[in-house]
Order: sequence, then C-alpha cells, then structure tokens
Amino acid sequence: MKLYYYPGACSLAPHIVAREAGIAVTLEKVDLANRTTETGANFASINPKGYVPALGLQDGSVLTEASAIIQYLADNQANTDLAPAHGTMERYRLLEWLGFISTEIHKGFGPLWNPSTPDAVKAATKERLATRFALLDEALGKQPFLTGDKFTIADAYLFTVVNWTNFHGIDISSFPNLQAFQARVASRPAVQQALEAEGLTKKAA
Ligand SMILES: N[C@@H](CCC(=O)N[C@@H](CS)C(=O)NCC(=O)O)C(=O)O
Repeated sequence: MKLYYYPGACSLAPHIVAREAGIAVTLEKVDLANRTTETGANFASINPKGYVPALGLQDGSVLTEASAIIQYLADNQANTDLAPAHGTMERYRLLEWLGFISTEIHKGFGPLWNPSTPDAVKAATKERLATRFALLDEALGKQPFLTGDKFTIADAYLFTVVNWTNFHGIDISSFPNLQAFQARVASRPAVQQALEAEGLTKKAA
C-alpha cells in the first residue's frame, strides 16, 4: 500500500495507524501547491480531490478520506485494539468521535490555514475551537484515550489535528487533560517513528 501524505497534515493520522498496526506502507510525499508527488506523478490523476491523505491499494484503486482510511487500516489487522468490531456499540462510539474530530476539529482549523483570512475570523475560529477543546478536555479527564483505556484510530486522528495548535500558536495549557493526552500519544514509539519519518519530531506536541 502507498500513503500519499504531506508532513504534519491529516495524513499523519493514517501514517500513525499503519505503524501502530504494523502495516507496511510506502510513503509518497505530495506537493499540494503543484499537485505533484515526490516521484513526479500527477497527484490530480491519483486523487482528483487534490488533497491528502490518499491510500493506494494493492488492486490499483485509491481510498480517500482520513476517517475511511484509518478504519480500513485498522480493520485489516483483526488482532489490534485500534478499532472495535463492526456492529458493536463500541464501534458507533468510535464513529461518533471520528465524526466530531473530522467536522469540528479538523475542519474547524480550516480558516487558520488561509493567509487571506481576516484577523477577526481567525480569532472567532480559535474561540470556536476552544469550545471543542473544552469538551475533549472533559472527556480525557475521565480516561486516557477517547474511547477508554485503549489507544484507537480516533486518538491517532485527534493527536494529528490538535498538533496543529503548534503551527498556529494556540496555547492549550488551559486544557490540561488534552495537553497531557497530546504528550501521552506523542510518546508512543509508533507515533515517534511517524513524526520522525515526516521530519516533524521537533514540532510535535
Ligand atoms: N475530507 C478530507 C480532507 C483532507 C484535507 O483537509 N487535507 C488537507 C491536509 S490536512 C489537504 O491536503 N489540503 C490541500 C488541499 O485541499 O488542496 C479528509 O477528511 O481526508
């Protein structure tokens, strides 16, 4: 399998999951501005959506959308705790978190990446994110990971997007449980390996 990625982007979540699951993936870096990959391929022809992550599968097809890719990787490894079995209430709880992370946190950062976003909009974006961080902080005060005692794909995704606070100068020290979660996840060997492979070790939480 080949993971098309950009350092520190949401593609870090499937990268972490692959390493946690012990699945060998080839990494191919994408120049998002020029829509080309590091081997010179036209990324638009690989993923017409134009964004990472994209996972090239053995049969030549490509799977996109972070939430789908991390589930695909976890479900490929039946013996891991990375995702509860389909059809269980635990799986729906996982999906509940994935939806929250994708729409409220991942896309919640959206305006901050655009240099032309007015300062007032940036401030409002950070305020809205803070309300979501408060919910996460409360949840993570009760248990070490989002769904309980075990690290799952939702934790890999959350870590990846909350790590963006480092790129936008957002202080999360008023959310101590969330801050401790970031440090807890960062210290996992698979996460360290993924950060190092993407050249991000110094910027990690
Ligand atoms: N809906 C997609 C969004 C992916 C996404 O936002 N990718 C960003 C990096 S985190 C990207 O590649 N942006 C470049 C672009 O859209 O041109 C998903 O959940 O995977």
